[in-house]
Amino acid sequence: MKNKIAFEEHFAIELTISDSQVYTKPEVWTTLKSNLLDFEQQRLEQMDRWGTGFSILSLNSPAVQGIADADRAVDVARRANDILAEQVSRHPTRFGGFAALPMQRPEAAARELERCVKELGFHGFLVNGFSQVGDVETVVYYDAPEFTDFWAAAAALDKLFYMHPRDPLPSREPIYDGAPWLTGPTWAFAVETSIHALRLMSCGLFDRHPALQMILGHFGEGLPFNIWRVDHILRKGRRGMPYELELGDYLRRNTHITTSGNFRTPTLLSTMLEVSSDRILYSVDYPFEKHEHAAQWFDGCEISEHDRQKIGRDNARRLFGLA
Ligand code: GRE
Ligand code: ZN
Repeated sequence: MKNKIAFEEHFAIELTISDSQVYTKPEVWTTLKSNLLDFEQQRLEQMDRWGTGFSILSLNSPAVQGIADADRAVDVARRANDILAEQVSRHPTRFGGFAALPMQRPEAAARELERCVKELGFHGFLVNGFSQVGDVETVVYYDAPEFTDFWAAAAALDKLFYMHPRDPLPSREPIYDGAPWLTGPTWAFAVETSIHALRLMSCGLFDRHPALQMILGHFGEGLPFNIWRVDHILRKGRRGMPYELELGDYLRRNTHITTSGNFRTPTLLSTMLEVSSDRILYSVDYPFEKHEHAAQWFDGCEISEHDRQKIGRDNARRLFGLA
């Protein structure tokens, strides 16, 4: 399929590139590093070759979210967004941008988001899970009350946000002790990110802002497969939970799900049955994943051409108002 639109496509700047090194073997790091820092060479070549017309780019992980010093987080986010804006302005028909935000300081994050949307023309923002604030062992999740005004500002701008994975802190997750291969994209990313998404759904955020839309990658980090059970259990007794609908309603009303890094037809079909093809978006997760693998799977998988067009491009065009 030509002219696909992709959403979870990463770059890095010199100040954040080292965060990605732990996720690769030394022999592939040189290539991954150059792909993350590159915009105009390998990235555009790969998009052309495998039929991605437009990529919305975002910073690597955890990057800004992992900078405990709030002043520095504000500064790095701004620099990364300016570098991205420069590339978007060089290739406005190929690249869009998701803002990186210093969630360590919610008012500053709201201001930066407004600048990114109104002045830089970005399409929304991407956060890499929780933020470390003040010291590396202190974390905040965004259902906390101090984010109420931030979410109101984000909802008023009418842009989407991507809840992207990061690893939990080792000090808080002893279950990975002795099994480090289960951290990162193997499993820990999905657990961490799906719980954060459930926290947002169950804090009343989407009751206050019914039009706000969250994007989850990797086929929803497991949520479509388990959401029935979540609500089945919660239905047996709700004890003072501060939200109005069922959590599955927020998945079907306030969430879009991408194919990033999870190129599997049974998973796609199950997700279509749970949230419908209107809420699924093609993505690669470049350069952590290859365009080749995403496109060869997606272009040939056994769904209707109508659904392929929706997932590959038309949902995204409608959602982001793209030409
Ligand atoms: C990602 O950003 O999606 C990612 C990483 C590190 C390893 C794999 C991966 O940040 O998909
Ligand atoms: Zn990613």
